[in-house]
Amino acid sequence: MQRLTLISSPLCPFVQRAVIALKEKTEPFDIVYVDLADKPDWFLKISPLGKVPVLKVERENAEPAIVFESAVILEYLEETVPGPKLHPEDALDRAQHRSWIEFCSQMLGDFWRLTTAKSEPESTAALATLGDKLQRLEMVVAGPFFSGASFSNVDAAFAPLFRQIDMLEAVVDIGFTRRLPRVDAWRRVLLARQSVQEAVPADYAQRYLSHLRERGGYILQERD
Ligand SMILES: N[C@@H](CCC(=O)N[C@@H](CS)C(=O)NCC(=O)O)C(=O)O
Repeated sequence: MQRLTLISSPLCPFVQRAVIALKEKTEPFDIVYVDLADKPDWFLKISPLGKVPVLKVERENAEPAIVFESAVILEYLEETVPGPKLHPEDALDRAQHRSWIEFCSQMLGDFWRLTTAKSEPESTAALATLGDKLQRLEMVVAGPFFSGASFSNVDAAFAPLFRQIDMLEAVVDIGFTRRLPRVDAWRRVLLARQSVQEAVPADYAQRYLSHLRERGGYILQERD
């Protein structure tokens, strides 16, 4: 038996990966939010990189243990939590899934650069980088989920990115996936998934949009 506590921030897409995996497996867990703008000492003590997510694992007769980095947390949950398998059986398939999870992490960075870019050229460059990666995804997505009929950790990793894209598209008509039928369909399937919808606080949309505006990126200034 283990007791799991996820140290979180309400808007963080990396935390959502773990929440989605836990919900897919219907595993109970606690969640504790920290203010990343004013990180408490207890958090800095347990988070070596000063980032969320951090998973605290409490087991009988053992000191609480800490696991950090979202992709590593997903691996740990897969190995220790019962419920549906979110990683393929085959080693090569598993390795490829890990590769695409890393690809998604890079895209989250690209998306951050897009929404914080302060000038038109920077913004255009970030948009092109994201567009290229989305096109590459179009070539590998099987549908309805990333690798076919069953939901996997790759889906858990990408769903928070698609949520952010949705939020931005609610105010800016970019049509990120307009000409990418496979990614477009995949994105919709993920955002309709219960585990994905329940992975954020009820006021997420409102908070995320105001956070986006606070970033002061060119892409939103143009539309104010
Ligand atoms: N590579 C990390 C990235 C996590 C990350 O960037 N978390 C952000 C919030 S979304 C954070 O904690 N930022 C605080 C900071 O960098 O000071 C992972 O996959 O877990």
